Amino acid sequence: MVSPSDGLPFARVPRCDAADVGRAVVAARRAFEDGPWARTSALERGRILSRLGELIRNSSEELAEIEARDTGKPIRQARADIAAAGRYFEFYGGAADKMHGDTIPVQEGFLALTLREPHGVVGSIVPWNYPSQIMARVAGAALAMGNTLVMKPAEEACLSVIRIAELALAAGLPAGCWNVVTGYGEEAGAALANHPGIDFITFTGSPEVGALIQSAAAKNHVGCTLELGGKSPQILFADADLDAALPVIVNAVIQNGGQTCSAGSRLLVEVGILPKICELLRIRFRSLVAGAHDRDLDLGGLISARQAARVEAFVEEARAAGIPLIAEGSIAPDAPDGGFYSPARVFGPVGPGERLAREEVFGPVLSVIPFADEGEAVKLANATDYGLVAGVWTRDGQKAMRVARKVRAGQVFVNSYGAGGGVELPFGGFGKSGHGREKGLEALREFSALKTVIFNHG
Ligand code: TXE
Repeated sequence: MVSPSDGLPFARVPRCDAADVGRAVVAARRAFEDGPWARTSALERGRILSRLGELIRNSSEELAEIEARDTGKPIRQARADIAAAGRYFEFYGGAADKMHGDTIPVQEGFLALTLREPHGVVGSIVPWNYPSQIMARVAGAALAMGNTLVMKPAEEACLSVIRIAELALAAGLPAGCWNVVTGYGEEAGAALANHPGIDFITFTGSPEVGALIQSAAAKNHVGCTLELGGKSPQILFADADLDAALPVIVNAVIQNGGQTCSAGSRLLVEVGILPKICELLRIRFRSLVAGAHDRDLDLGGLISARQAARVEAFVEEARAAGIPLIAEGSIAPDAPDGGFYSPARVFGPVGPGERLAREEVFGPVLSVIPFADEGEAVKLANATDYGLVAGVWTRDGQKAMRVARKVRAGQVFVNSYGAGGGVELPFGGFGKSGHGREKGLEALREFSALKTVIFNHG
């Protein structure tokens, strides 16, 4: 593993291949069919998950340090991620015994009811941007419903996943229920996605790989959920509380260096306040500093040299196209050589047809796009192939609700922006952002199958 803060290797993990994945699937199958997990009461499953949440909380500083070093994110962001990971296990621990079916009125003499049953072996492919959070939201929900798991974390950042899966054993999760296979996407990831022994697959990552995962799921006739990123708009009306809005809007695009699926990377601004907003953004972006994870600055290093190069290519293309650069942040003078740093930047006005306005940069780059009225704001907000999250900023409640209803996004925040929202909130997208919902109670529905039982008692 290479630290994004200095580009130096600091840990080694196994490069698992298809045979290792096969062994993990067999272990998960055995744990599902023969082990106690699927037959453990929901109450007891919940207790074990809640205990894991507590163990994560008790080890939070150690885990945050692992996460910060592995991903390059500033340590306070890693602490927040670990706190959220613990909270996922608590949430799903508490919810495990509250998912129940229905009784359905049918003809006299019959009783019909529904049962929520586990899929069986769930495959999970996790990206590098929020390893601990994404791992926890999948494992918490899938295990709560009685599934067993084979999880492939990203080759760029997987250490917190390994450590937390170890803690799961200490919390009382039976061996074989949660298997972690480290390695490369084309090797271990593809072997997992295509394995005929899995019953469901969940993936968070790029749209390109998401399409491969969906094809593999179709070939094996199993369900899948895909969370594939976004180009999320923040719609700022002239009547908004700008003092409250600006810090949130800036944070939503620089958090985790912009490597966030729900980053608010497009700022749609009502044209009357455009000069004022550009000036405020200029001041704020100039003050943003990137540096090593343990310096705890505004931004850390990006995950890899490849990702930093990808972001710089977007920036160069925007400059070459003549899109005005409103402001640029800086890299701390003491940032180690060899780290993968990319300063925060804000461009604008950006034409709605530009790549910068349509494609996911996955870096700390904000595009400012002016709009004339509510109708145009909605049109511009929906002018991407993605549809993950949106923010609406206005003091007019009716306008906020109208816009929230018309924007094509899986989550819409009004006068706030939670970049993915809380643990309790269903999360997922439309279009190129993927399908299916994770987080909240909705995830328990995704990670279970509904069985209908019809009983003739007449
Ligand atoms: O993603 P990949 P990358 C977006 C973001 C980013 C771009 C590329 O725009 O710039 O994707 O990032 C595994 N079969 N997001 O290349 O390749 C891989 O090992 C099975 C959005 O890192 O999709 C890792 O575990 N698995 C995003 C995971 O897929 C494969 C998070 C993600 O890697 C595979 C990350 C294959 N053939 C990137 N190839 C979000 N939605 O939050 C790779 N993988």
